[in-house]
Amino acid sequence: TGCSYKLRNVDLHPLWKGQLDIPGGTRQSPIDIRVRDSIFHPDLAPVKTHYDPNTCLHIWNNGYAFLVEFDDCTDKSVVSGGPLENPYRLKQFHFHWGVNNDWGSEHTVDSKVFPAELHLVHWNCTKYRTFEEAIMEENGLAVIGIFLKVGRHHEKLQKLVDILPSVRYKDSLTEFNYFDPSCLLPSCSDYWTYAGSLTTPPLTESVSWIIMKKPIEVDHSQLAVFRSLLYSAVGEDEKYMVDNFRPLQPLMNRTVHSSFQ
Ligand code: SG4
Ligand code: ZN
Repeated sequence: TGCSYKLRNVDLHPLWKGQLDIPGGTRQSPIDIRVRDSIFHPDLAPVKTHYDPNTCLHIWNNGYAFLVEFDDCTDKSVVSGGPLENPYRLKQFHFHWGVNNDWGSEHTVDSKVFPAELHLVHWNCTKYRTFEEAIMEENGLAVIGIFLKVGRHHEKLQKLVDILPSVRYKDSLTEFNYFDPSCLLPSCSDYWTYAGSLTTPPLTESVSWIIMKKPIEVDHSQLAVFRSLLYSAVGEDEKYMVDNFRPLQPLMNRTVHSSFQ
């Protein structure tokens, strides 16, 4: 119908015009985590992040989110433990958020949606030579997902919020140094883990997801600055960067494991 044509082709963010699905995909992300169906895995080690704030390079608006990117030429910023067989290097982090506080996260917990979700993206530097190679391969990536809820002001996040106006437009890039993203982790180390995919094209099924149980708190004004960014480049019609999340995908034949009882 004209309506579905419009939904699929006109109102779609350009990022999604190439590929909406992986034909035959069996481990797509995000998912709804059903707490009672997740299985406690007593052998799951704690997840250990070790980040060197000197590896933080810059922040840029790629037209879908803002990314804080890290120097991944060495093992200075890595995650290990949990479901991971070896250390994975930090490449970048970014967020997904909604136009308001009623939605915005990609994952949900017993259908509960959060206003935003942080993703710390790492790649397997033991098995692969580059991030680009790891994206396409089994056990290539490990993404830590952290829910944001509205509450108290987050002082450490504010350093990032303060720089956001400088990357308002698509393709803008600003130096952003000396930031240790472990300050954005919740104090509770409990997590769920499952095998999934990237949540944007190429949607490759290369991601070990680690979803922290406890959200972090940020205040409304901090999220308001996220929502003031634009999908559009300088000179284009202004389109606000909001609702940059993928809809839930079927669990299919997968088990979500928990690190806690
Ligand atoms: C966001 O669109 C980032 O901007 C992308 O970063 C990222 O792609 C994509 O999300 C998917 O990542 O953790 N949500 S996710 O599955 O990290 C990659 C870039 O395009 C490959 C650089
Ligand atoms: Zn993401």
